Amino acid sequence: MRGTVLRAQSGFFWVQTENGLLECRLRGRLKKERQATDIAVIGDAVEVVQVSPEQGAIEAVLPRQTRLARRAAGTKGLWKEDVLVANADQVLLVFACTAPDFHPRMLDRYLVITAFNELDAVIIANKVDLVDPERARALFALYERIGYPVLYTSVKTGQGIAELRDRLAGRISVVTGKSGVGKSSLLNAVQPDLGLATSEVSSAIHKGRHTTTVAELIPLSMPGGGYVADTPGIREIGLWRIPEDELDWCFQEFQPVLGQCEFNNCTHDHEPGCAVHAAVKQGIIPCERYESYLKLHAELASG
Ligand SMILES: Nc1nc2c(ncn2[C@@H]2O[C@H](COP(=O)(O)OP(=O)(O)O)[C@@H](O)[C@H]2O)c(=O)[nH]1
Ligand SMILES: [Mg+2]
Ligand SMILES: [Zn+2]
Repeated sequence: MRGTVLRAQSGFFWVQTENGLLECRLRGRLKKERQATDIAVIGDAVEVVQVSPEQGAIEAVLPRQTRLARRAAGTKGLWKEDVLVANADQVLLVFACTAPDFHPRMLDRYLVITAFNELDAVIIANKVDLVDPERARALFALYERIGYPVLYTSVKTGQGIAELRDRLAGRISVVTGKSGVGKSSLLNAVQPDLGLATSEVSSAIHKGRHTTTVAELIPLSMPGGGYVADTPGIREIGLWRIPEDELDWCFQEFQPVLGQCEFNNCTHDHEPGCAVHAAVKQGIIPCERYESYLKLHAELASG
């Protein structure tokens, strides 16, 4: 039987199958191959054999279509890849137009991570009800210009919620963004029976608890289905390590001019004959994004 891993914890995997949710362990043969935590992660498509009404065994993990991974230094100077979600179709980057303030540098960071993982990014500009429509547009116009989809939403007025629902239908989506921007409220608006706790209710009770929360995929009951990943690990996104010479490619509007610099190891910082710098001067690449690139590059280069 085919299934999808919704949750993984301490060697147990909760797998959604046509016969319902099964609590599974890995077959011995699979376990020997690598560490259990690497073999199956949320989002993985697996082959399971049912052993009782509520239990099964994972026989095989199918090849991953995509992966959202964190790279960490491993042994002997090698990179170790820590996959957080398999088979995600897109990452929703949720920001508020205000309360909390919008920080474009943070958005640039997220966009680098999604590009590096070769995942589609969708920007959600939430709480549009709190600002002038023109102000909201002005905050995110740059990102629309460089080709990212931006969805303007409000949980208060319902603006953009139907569109968000369409975006989620039939896909595996990772939802991320800092606390308070409205992620839980948006998902509750899309599907009221989720009943996710929102800040007023949760912050006092669950303070500091998010670090121990188990990552999981939440099934959506809308036509077409779909899943959203609630992954606490995404919070540490800023710490992800990306090779410094691959950073330029992660700024998607730089891509058309890459390879045209005078030096093929150009860092696009101070070198003469830099095509990226020239594109910035001509207004083809926005200066804000170029500044973000320089900051992140310096950060990666220093350590
Ligand atoms: N005015 C307004 N407030 C919102 C909106 N979305 C969420 N909020 C409020 O913002 C706060 C944080 O929302 P929550 O969903 O818990 O954010 P999360 O931490 O990202 O999951 C709550 O007080 C929500 O009621 C919105 O579109 N407009
Ligand atoms: Mg929340
Ligand atoms: Zn250059």
